[in-house]
Amino acid sequence: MTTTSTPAPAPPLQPGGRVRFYQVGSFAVGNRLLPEVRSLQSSRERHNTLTSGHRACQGCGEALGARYVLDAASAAAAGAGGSLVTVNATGCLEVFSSPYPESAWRLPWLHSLFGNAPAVATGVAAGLKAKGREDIRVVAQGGDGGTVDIGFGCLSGMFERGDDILYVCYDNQAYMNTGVQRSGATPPAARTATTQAVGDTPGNVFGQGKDVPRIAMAHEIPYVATATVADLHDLERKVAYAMGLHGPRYIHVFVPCPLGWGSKSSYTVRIARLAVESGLFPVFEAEHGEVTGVSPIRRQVPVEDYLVLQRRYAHLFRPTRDEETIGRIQALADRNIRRYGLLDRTDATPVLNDAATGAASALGARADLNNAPKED
Ligand SMILES: Cc1ncc(C[n+]2csc(CCOP(=O)(O)OP(=O)(O)O)c2C)c(N)n1
Ligand code: SF4
Ligand SMILES: [Mg+2]
Repeated sequence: MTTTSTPAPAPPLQPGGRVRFYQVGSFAVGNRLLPEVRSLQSSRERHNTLTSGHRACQGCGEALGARYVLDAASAAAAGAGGSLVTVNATGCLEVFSSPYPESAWRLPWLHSLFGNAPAVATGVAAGLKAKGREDIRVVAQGGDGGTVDIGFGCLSGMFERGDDILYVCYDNQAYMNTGVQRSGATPPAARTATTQAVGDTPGNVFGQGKDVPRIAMAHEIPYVATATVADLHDLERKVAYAMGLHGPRYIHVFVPCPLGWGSKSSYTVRIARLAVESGLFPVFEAEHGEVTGVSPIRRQVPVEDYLVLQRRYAHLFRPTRDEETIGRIQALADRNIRRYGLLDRTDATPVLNDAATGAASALGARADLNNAPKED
């Protein structure tokens, strides 16, 4: 039998009363109207440092991250009465934004070599200092290849000298610009053009690679942070905070790459969120070598919810499930959770899945198993 019910009438607004928002403190849609939780991007005053018309792939996490980083950095510099100059290492971000004679950049922007962005930024900062232009701030940026591999010596030197530069690494976990080759930031088991899914241990090997945020912390520089494009408010806040400091500062941003990861372009933010909620990408801040804050996991998900959405991990699920490798990746996530205390909150929801029973996960991402991109 069908029953109908008349909806209760909405309570009248109290004269002079405040409009009520639910879940204040979250980013629920209605709350985005509140000035204090609006992102810079929703402001008409945003700087549009990376404007439309560039040639990034649809859903490119790097384009999204760079836009937020440089708009926030520009706003912070302008707010202090100054301006910003950017040095950009060779890589996708440089290539898709500046095909000669076009440019999508609306701020002073220098293209360096693949491996020397931190050194070029050092020169720019030194030149500005010599001219007494300390109102002009310097941001250097590059991909994970340019940062953790070929530019790594320059970066460490920049940290050690105490240069007044904010360096931002956009980590898409491989050399995307040249056709998805492995980098020192490529995670274990991931398939790339140079770590094919063949043999007894398909994909990238375990036990190699570099954790550059932790290496940056070991330099005891004023500020180190990680962030993702799943929480753009957090990214903006960290950039603004870093711009309020002087000396070498480092932000490592997790930016999914639909082309290189074999993921749906509409899943970029979702995949970044799953990387955080599984523990695979810990989000934290550190000052002078000490962790000062972490973004706790609200609802822990099993790593396979993250892996299954990306073709670079398809060999872990087809033709048979590779329990051992999935378990080793889960162990890496669990280690991060322990190391940074990511579940040390009473309201956090523990992982619900059990690989053996296939029970539903906390975020329900398991429903996407059937929607996972198919292997080429
Ligand atoms: C010395 C040198 N070696 C190789 C290259 C070719 N190259 C240009 S960009 C790039 C990879 C960039 O990877 P990454 O820094 O991770 O940036 P992404 O394209 O992934 O954003 C390579 C190998 C180069 N320009 N210079
Ligand atoms: S290959 Fe990846 S990083 Fe490069 S533009 Fe496309 S999505 Fe962005
Ligand atoms: Mg890269």
